[in-house]
Amino acid sequence: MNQELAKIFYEIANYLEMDDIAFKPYAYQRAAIALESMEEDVRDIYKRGGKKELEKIPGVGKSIAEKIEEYIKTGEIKYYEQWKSRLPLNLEEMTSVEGMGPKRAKILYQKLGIRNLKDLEKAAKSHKITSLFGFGEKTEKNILQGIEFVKRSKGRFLLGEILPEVKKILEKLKSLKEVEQINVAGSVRRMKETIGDVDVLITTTPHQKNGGGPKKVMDFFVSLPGITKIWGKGSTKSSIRMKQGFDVDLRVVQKKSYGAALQYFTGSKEHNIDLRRIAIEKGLKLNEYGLFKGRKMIAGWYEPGIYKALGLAWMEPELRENQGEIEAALRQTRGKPNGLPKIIGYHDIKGDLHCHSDWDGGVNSIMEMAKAAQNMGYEYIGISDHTKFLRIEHGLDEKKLEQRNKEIDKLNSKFHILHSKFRILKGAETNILKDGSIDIKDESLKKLDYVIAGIHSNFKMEKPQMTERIIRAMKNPNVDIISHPTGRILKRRDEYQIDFDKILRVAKETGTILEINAWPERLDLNDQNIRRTKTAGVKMIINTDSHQKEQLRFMEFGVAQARRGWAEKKDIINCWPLGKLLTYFKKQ
Ligand code: DGT
Ligand code: CA
Ligand code: CA
Repeated sequence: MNQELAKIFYEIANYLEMDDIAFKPYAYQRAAIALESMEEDVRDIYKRGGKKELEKIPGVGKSIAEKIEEYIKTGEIKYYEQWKSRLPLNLEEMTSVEGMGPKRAKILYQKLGIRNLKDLEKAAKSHKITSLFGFGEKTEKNILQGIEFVKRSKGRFLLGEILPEVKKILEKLKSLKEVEQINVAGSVRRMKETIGDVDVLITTTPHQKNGGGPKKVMDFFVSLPGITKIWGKGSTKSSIRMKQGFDVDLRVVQKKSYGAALQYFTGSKEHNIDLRRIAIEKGLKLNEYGLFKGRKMIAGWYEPGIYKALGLAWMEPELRENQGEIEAALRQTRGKPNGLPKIIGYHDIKGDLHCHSDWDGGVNSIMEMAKAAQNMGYEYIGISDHTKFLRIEHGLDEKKLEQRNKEIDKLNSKFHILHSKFRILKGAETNILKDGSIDIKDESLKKLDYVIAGIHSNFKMEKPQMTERIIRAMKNPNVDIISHPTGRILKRRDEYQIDFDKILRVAKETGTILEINAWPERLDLNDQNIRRTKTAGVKMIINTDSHQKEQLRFMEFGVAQARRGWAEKKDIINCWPLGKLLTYFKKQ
């Protein structure tokens, strides 16, 4: 129920923004963010202690708690329904177009009756928008480009939305005694940033007269909670649609074929095609049932056995995109160790340096963030509050930053007294202004342990200017890290125009670190850029950009992207212990 409510609160925030109401939209957004990443279901919280307990959720005050209660009791929120009937437009769809905020959507609805993407496209194509006050020809062009982008990414889901649900489904299936082996395959196993559908493989206890294992498992599968459609149900394959909109295919395979099926359904398709070619060259046949020499199966039950029989080293699913991994795995056979990278592991991270606290309007205090980082097993956390240019995000000015630094010193002395080696680092996420300067004085930056700089405005600049803008920031001796370097937002916004090779050259010269932002909608750098960065010998850092403590868990998505980009531990500076990290920042 948390996700449903978060969605409603985001929408209410949009409606409020449409009417130019101050502050209130922000309150709803905060509540939505909190709900979205909360583990416990609001219904359980409500059961435990009613409205009072709900108010303990960060960002949830009396009025929002009442709305949550109303939703739990009646399945709807009147306040929200009223908004919907006053402005009956598909806000989610409209605002998914870049540059299309709630206010613009409202004007377009009132003046042209535009309710959804289709209406919007039609109006833009027939140049009805240009003639409206405040919308130029350029806006119209941008709207059309934005629509194209949304269309291209339609039907795919963020890994960040899917993975938590998949984990729940797997847990449920695992609880059945008939299930013996179970694995997610497909793009989820490869940890791709967006997912088309979910593929699950299992083996069960034997088939019996009444159907036995497979039947039990399939019956259970098609009656999972949250299913909105059953596409098909059979003894070896069933498909369902979940209420979040994504599909899950479940396949029951035979034990002797489990490894082959896992290999096949993990893909990618391109990887499989190349693998099959290698099999053919060896006079073998590879399919989802096994690897065959004539009619004899020579490998099948165990996935690494398939690779081994083909003369290849087994490789992590994140590498299987036909980007040279097969050639690298083949080198092993020529008497050398294989050429596959030793990619970073999910537990190699020692700290997170892009975290916001309540100093800049984030949800949690610095100490709460620090404790959550300790629970993640980290040695350090860096607090990088926004700086003053971002007024909507309550960015700190020089004076406030100084006060915040003092607070961090005080907290660190507590760790010291406890003989804990854990440390909170003083950072900031500063803004790279249009001309490449930083929005806060150098003297202030010097007092920090490290400085992140990122672009948060003027995204549409010509390539040479945008590249120079970032280069100038990298050349500022106080800047250590560039956050979300290409600016893409999945399903919403393309990268900004930059000469990435040029940026890499300057990063190498200046020792600037490029961030792999783990936020599920960003994952920026992406896998291909990570690989280029590694090849250029430029260091990276994986950060979550957390605005509340629950989001520290996003680290998994960032590490996944790094693995897909062949990054190794040595490429990623937050795999380093604290001492080494601080020395690196000082030297820069
Ligand atoms: P998705 O669902 O679009 O995010 O991506 P995948 O990779 O999960 O693709 P999906 O669900 O269509 O198929 C699962 C796997 O099955 C895929 O990764 C590789 C294998 N596969 C599917 N179609 C083909 C094919 O035509 N040839 C080969 N060799 N393998 C295929
Ligand atoms: Ca799939
Ligand atoms: Ca599939």
